[in-house]
Amino acid sequence: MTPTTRSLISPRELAEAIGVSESSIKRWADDGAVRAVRTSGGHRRIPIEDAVHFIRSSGQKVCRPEILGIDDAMPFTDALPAHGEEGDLLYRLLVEGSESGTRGFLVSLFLSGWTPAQIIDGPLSEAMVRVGELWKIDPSAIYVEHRATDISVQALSRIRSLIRIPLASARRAVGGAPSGDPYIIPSLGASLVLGSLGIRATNLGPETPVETLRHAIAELGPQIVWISAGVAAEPVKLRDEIVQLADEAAARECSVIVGGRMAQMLALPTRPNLYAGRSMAELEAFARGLVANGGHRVSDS
Ligand code: B12
Repeated sequence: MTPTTRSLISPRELAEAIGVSESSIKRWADDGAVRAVRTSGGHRRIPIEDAVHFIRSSGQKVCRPEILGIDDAMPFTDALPAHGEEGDLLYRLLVEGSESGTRGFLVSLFLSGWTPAQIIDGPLSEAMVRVGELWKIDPSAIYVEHRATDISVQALSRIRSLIRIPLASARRAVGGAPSGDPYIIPSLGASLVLGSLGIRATNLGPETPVETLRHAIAELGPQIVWISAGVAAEPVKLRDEIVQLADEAAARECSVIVGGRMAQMLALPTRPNLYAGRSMAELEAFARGLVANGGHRVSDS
């Protein structure tokens, strides 16, 4: 089995990946700092997601990412850009069309402790804003926008594959972008942010009518619904639909958070379970608050 296809590693492999002794890893596993399972022969094995969780939470540096099956991150082991220059590097990787470079770079940021919200609000947004200016200079460069979106989706999905799978009993969230909104990254990003908090997040993606969210609420019973509104052809209609959705969701102890470039334009009215956020950091804070308060959002007052 090659390192890229397996999901369990031995204490020795984790030790080599982060440059510590095997006995340290075994001790941390026995202390519970690293979650490990036992084989039928009694040997400790560490799921990759748990190895990644340990690396991020303990601030360990990965010196051999290929052992974790994250070969794309190898060029960035000792070569992360200076703080503040991440967006610039990402922009160059996206414009070049570098899939492995983008994946490796964003996964390296994640391994080094960046949260998905920090990655999306920071370098990814910064780079995409610049990508969005290219068509004004050269309309034929519109393909670069499409390609940059696909490459970003691949990188965010890779990060998601390194996050612990939430328990079946975990809180649930569901969301998407409304009808007429083609934007893939924001809603995918929201699901990644929520997934990184241990929430079972179901991303319905772009072009999701509010009516479809209503069905999903009934079927899945989420505590959180997110709506990423990047485009709103009929803002008043969308606002009314969202308010109605929030009112129905309230009866199910479910809160609705709306974000995206158009969110502020919707001028949402005040409801106890309806919230407008500007960033993934705000989504993260909102979800943390909700989880900490047993599913009910603490009022802003
Ligand atoms: C990629 C892209 C496209 C792709 C989309 C591919 C796809 N399927 O996803 C394509 C090529 C299809 C496209 C089409 C168009 N696009 Co376009 N596009 C972009 C681009 C470059 C990136 C968008 C993106 O994914 N951003 C990444 C995400 C993470 O960022 P975000 O949406 O800003 O989200 C942040 C916050 O809003 C918030 N957030 C988002 N969702 C949520 C949800 C919750 C719950 C919370 C709390 C927060 C939150 O957090 C995020 C991170 O901070 C932007 C540039 C830009 N400045 O945004 C232009 C941009 C949005 N597009 C623009 C335009 C004009 C168009 C087109 C009209 C023409 C064109 N340029 O091709 C069409 C119209 C499409 C339509 N049907 O309406 C303009 C919009 C200008 C305006 N004033 O509205 C922009 C700003 C580019 C520009 N500078 O001109 N586009």
